Amino acid sequence: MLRRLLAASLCAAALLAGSLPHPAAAQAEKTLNVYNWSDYIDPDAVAKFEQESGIKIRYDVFDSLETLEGKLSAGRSGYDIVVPTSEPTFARLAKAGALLPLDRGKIPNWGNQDPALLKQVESSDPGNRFGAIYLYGTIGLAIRPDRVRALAPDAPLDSLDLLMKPENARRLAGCGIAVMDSAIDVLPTVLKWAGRNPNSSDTADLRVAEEALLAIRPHVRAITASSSILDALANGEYCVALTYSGDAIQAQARAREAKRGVEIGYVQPREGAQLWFDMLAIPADAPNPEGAHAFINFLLRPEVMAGITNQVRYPNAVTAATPMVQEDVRNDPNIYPTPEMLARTFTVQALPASAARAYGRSWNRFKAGR
Ligand code: N2P
Repeated sequence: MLRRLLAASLCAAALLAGSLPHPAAAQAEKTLNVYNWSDYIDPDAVAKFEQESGIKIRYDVFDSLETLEGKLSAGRSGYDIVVPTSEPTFARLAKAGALLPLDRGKIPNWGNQDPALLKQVESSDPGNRFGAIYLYGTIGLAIRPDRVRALAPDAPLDSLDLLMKPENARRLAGCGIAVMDSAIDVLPTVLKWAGRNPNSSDTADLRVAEEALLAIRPHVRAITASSSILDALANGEYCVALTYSGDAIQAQARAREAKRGVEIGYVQPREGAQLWFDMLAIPADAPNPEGAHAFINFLLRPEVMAGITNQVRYPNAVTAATPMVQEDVRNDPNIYPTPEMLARTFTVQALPASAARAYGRSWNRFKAGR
């Protein structure tokens, strides 16, 4: 009798198990593995998505494209959402088949994105098949205007000369100069400043950029992660730092809150600033593509995007979010660039592999100082 009962219940359990998803799969559907830039989301957005969807977010951060590429190059990263910059990383991943084509049927908020900006990123992703626009910005200088004026009164406050002319760098060295540790995101800006093609694969051009960097190297205190530059800037540790626009403005906001007399400004170099777009994308082997689509759709809600921009000080591409963004953020031309400022930006494209390696070697020589 007991044996028969046991057999029956085992049978029922087996039947039940057959009708339910595999336990590992069910587990995967309950978590979403997100790999995003540091200091790049509103914590409330993460909490709200978790609460609404019942999906738990496991959130990891990176602070350079080199780190992101290193993590993704081998495949099987385990991530469901990654946020590569349109050029070069996102374009490269899309071309290599490393990303899942987005199913727009699962992203009803897709149409919230500004069509003009979507068109602009189509050069990296024809048909916008693999990515939604998360945030965008420029690369330039975070500065402490009062200190710079005191130490180098004749130096221009709107130009990369502030960093790249050795006589300026020498005078500002004691006050702290930092450059973010990314060949991919720094060398185009230096090439542009030197009057070269910012997207050059030409060894002679790269040589010019490298020589210019080596000339200021003795005056540079730190070539380090963009995330640690943000923290140090907010504490007043640097007078000039080459970094991402919104990071400078986040540091400005934090320094103001701390009320210790540290004033920080952002300079979009007049020589031309690199404009970039960070894309929400799903790795081809993502464990939870369903959840990833739901998360992208959630982020494209105007009120969610407005909250993110308010928090991280980068503009987004959701048109209806703009009126919900705080006035001081919305009206800051260093966050939402004016048409004139946009006209003075440039974009890059992925380099051939051999040129990308040469950039890496130049960068290592800059870091080593020889
Ligand atoms: C966030 C930096 C993200 C901008 N800290 C780089 N695309």
